[in-house]
Amino acid sequence: MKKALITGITGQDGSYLAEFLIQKGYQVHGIVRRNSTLFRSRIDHLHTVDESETSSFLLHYGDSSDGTNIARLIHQIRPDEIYNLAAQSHVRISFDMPIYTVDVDALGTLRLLEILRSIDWPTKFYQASSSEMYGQTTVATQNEETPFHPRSPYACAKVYSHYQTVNYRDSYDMFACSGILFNHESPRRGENFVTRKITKAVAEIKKGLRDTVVLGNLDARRDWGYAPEYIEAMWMMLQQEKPDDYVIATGEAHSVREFLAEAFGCVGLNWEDHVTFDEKFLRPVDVDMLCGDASKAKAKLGWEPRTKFKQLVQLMVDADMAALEQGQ
Ligand code: NAP
Ligand code: F7E
Repeated sequence: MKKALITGITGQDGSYLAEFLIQKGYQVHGIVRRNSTLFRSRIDHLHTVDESETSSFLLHYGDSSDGTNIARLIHQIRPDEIYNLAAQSHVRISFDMPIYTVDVDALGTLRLLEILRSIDWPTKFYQASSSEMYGQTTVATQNEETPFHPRSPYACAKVYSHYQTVNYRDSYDMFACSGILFNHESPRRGENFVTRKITKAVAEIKKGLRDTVVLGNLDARRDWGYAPEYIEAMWMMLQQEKPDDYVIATGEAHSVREFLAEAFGCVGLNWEDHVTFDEKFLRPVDVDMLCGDASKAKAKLGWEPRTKFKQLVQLMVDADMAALEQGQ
């Protein structure tokens, strides 16, 4: 039985990746932070009563800021694959908490890479890099060769982790891959990211529970894909003969305004009647436009996005409507 270790298993991507790897026959180990509640909504359904060494799903307490604890876990588990998904992943909040964001998102990766340098069995490493690294790019569609121009503490930290991943691969012959993933969404997306904030509000407005949603910059354009397809690409990268870096994206960009029109349209409402503005949702600087070119992933991994923009918006609105109907 292959063993995978996922940092960030309680997050959107971690939860889908855990499901996917269990289905593939892996034993999945996840690192979770100590919290005052044991409620972990995205992975609670994966828990089994079996907490023995042969269980397919095992959780361990840890934190990316604590290298000693992570080292102990890695030596204890001896994973075949490590997916480093843990991060303070909210771009605007990274302006409020830059030091913490860099500690977790940049040094957290370096701590892991340093541990992997010293172990005596072969392990493959996946780093969750981000399209935010391109930032204020002047290139229309971004690929693996496009220069980075990060525009937030989050993006700077991700650039650091990307280059350290490449540097450790080159320096120590490690199987380390950096997946440069463009925005990917789902019904499990955190409620303070713009897509989920909108689809949840659409459902609540349609049900008469509220009348407005307050947003910031509506002009930003993003390349939005469907998260369950993106985690498949992470796994595919680690199954190749050689480690490499890949852009994962749909190749289509839409503005927040377009997302609003589509989402409100799903329930027969006009977004302009329900959206107000508050500057507190603006960032000191924003990223205007991101649109990815995933042709390398298509050619080498055989990966292609299947869910298009309209389907993505519809499935997120449907899920938020259904959750309300079930009283969640
Ligand atoms: P997410 O939903 O915000 O999940 C982040 C995960 O990291 C959660 O499990 C969180 O745990 C954990 N975490 C945060 N700080 C930690 C710490 N100090 N120690 C250990 N774990 C910690 O993010 P996501 O959307 O799934 O994204 C997964 C990864 O891909 C992140 O690294 C993100 O930056 C990157 N990424 C995401 C996208 C995207 O569009 N979704 C695109 C490119 C890259 P708690 O549940 O305890 O908070
Ligand atoms: O913002 C604008 C906001 O927070 C998208 C993370 O997963 O993807 C994500 O980062 C756009 C920005 O995602 C609101 O200004 C307007 O221009 O949903 P977001 P993000 O910043 O693109 C990348 C690839 C990651 O790696 C990150 O981890 O929407 N916007 N009004 C708003 N954004 C939010 N959050 N809230 C608003 O009210």
